Amino acid sequence: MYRSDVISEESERTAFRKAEKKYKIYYDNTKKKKIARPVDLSEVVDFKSILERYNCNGELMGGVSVLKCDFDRPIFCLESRPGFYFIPGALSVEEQCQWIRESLTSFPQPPDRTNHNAIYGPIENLFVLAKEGKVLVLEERLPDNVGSESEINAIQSDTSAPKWKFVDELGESHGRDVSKLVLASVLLRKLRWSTLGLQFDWSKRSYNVSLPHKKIPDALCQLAKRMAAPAMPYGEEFQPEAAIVNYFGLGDMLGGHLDDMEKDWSKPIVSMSLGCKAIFLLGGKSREHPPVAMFLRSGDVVLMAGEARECFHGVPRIFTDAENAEISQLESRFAGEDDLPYLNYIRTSRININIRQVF
Ligand SMILES: O=C(O)CCC(=O)C(=O)O
Repeated sequence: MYRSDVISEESERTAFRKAEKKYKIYYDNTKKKKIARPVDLSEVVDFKSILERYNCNGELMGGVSVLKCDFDRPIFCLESRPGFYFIPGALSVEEQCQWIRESLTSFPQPPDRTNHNAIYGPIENLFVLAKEGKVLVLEERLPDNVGSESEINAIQSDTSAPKWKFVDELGESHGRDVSKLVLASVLLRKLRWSTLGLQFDWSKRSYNVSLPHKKIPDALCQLAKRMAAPAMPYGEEFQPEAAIVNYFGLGDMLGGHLDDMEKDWSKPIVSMSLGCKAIFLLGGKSREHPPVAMFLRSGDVVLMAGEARECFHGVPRIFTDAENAEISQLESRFAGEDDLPYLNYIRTSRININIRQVF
């Protein structure tokens, strides 16, 4: 599910890994700057142009069909991957802006956890602190009798109390050991995930129902229910119980993995893309199966249910350059002064919110 997937020598040679290497960003260093090496995108399925052609003359490319249902826009299926559904442009620009704001402000709030918990403890209002140029300072000294790495790790992963505090600006932290200072803006850039609803324990790869958490916000539940409906078993309603928010910056990728920790795979995972365009790889039941590559743009929604739940998938690439990111609609909507911090973030980032029924 997350980047911790160990890539063994054997898996380095699989069809999935080869595709990841094909699309991953590599740089050529010129004297002046790093330039992203061009990549052949001719085999990447583009559901935006598939939709445009379909709306224009009802034509579809081979291997793609439209789900017969009463959803308010076309839902595309891949004949080679039953249970996989792609809804291009499912979210309006307003909805995209709303979920970008929430993903940066209310979602990474304690008691819900983020990747920063293990080192820094819970951090309140990271986005605001970053905006205000705050600096995080290590307050608490580790007890003198703590020596071994495992003891230090145990103390640092005790998320019950913050061991760091934010001071106003670099001036206030003058004279301190710089190894114990971190800019909030750096932590925001390094935010990789936050979990909503039932909390996922990455080290055990399971849901830890005893961890404190907030309920998934009602508006997100309603949206997920509406999006999930076309992929639900007849007569059942999707029950959103957990969500993972993935944050991607330049060069970040999400290695091939399976989402297999939920009990009932007949229920879809609802996966929403926000911000910069990405390449999504949808493989088969083994890593040897050559994956289908497709673009994911801001506002696209993907559903994975049934057999598709058994398919390896990942995100080898996001496009953060102005030409390829395709976020012009967000740029015009985040036009006010108050929205500038969101715009600055999303110009070079992608956010994915995936919502799950666990039981
Ligand atoms: O970022 C995406 O679109 C996919 C996310 C995903 O596969 C996951 O979190 O399990």
